[in-house]
Amino acid sequence: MAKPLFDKRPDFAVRQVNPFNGGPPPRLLGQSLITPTDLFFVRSHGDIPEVDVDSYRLEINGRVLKTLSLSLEEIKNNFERVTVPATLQCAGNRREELMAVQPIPNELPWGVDAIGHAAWAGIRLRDVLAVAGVESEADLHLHVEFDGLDEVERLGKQFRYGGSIPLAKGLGPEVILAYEMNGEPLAPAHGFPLRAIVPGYIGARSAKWLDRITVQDEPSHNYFQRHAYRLFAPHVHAETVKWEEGVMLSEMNVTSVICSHQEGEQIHSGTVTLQGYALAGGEREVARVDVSCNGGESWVHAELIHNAGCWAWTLWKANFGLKPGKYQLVVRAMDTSGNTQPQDVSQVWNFKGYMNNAWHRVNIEVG
Ligand SMILES: Nc1nc2c(c(=O)[nH]1)N[C@H]1C(S)=C(S)[C@@H](COP(=O)(O)O)O[C@H]1N2
Ligand SMILES: [Mo]
Repeated sequence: MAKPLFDKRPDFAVRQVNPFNGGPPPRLLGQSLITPTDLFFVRSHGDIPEVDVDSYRLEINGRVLKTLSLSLEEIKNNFERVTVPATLQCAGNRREELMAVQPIPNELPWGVDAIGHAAWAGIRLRDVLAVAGVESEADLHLHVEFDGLDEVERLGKQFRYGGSIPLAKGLGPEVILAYEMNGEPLAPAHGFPLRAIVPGYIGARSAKWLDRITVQDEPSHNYFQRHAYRLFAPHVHAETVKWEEGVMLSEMNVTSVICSHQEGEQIHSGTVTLQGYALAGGEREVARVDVSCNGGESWVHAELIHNAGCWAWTLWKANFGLKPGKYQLVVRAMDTSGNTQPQDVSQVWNFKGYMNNAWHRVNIEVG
């Protein structure tokens, strides 16, 4: 039986059939600022829920003056429509390289493909919160919890996907409830009919199939906030973990990746163009991308192709004249706060396999 592809291209790499997870061939990533929807990665922890648009309601409750229950029509007609181009990256992007250091059981072995940039259209979260009576002067220590409609099974229990962001982040103009992606209604795999988009944060906080928004005193108690998506030091393992000691992930860290060449590839000598993406995270921007063709002995500046602001990835390219031989291509970036990437994956290994931003290395042979 053919694998379901959920409107993705035939060369989309399916990493898990059920629930459906996958990403594009790296070579096709970052060829354009916007990632076409049929190449945009999918990360889902449970089955895609079927939503009846006519009976759909988004609930807004918790520490608000007025609880709201909004139909999709009301969401579209009663609030200002905004478009926010933003890059979404899974915290598990590049886990495959961490797995080569030490095994990471029960997690998906993402390559460099769990990332994409789309134009998201919808309404500002802060406009909805204002109607519910949460103003920008509100207690900024509060949190905004997002609950999805999808059922997930973990540790023998069934529950819904969820997570939260600080209210201070949620009141930013960039945080939206999106009903469109790249000019089309959200596809079922990407959260139809409504999802959160939290630019600058790990993808996990951009909850799909939104059911409920709760303003509350603490971060969400959902498994995906309290257990998964926490960052631990390399010496912590599953057997010894104290979950509350992990850092709850929010902003992404500076990273860069080579997309044009794959490990072990053989190419012809002459002018070789390296291409890829870089991302800063938070409200930072990519300041510089350096590329090496000799394992990091010497470096050149890459040309930055787009400057689309802090919520977007930066695409880069660099040319090398290469004679026959073996080469290790390396890329590293610096963000506008001066943050850099660690040299070696072993420095960032963690037992859940998140936030790998080590220098990206690709070994090739030129013939
Ligand atoms: N309801 C719900 N929202 C979710 C998820 C999920 O499993 N369920 N996965 C999250 C994770 S981990 C990521 S990286 C992004 C992926 O978004 P995409 O599938 O549209 O690329 O959605 C986030 N939102
Ligand atoms: Mo993710």
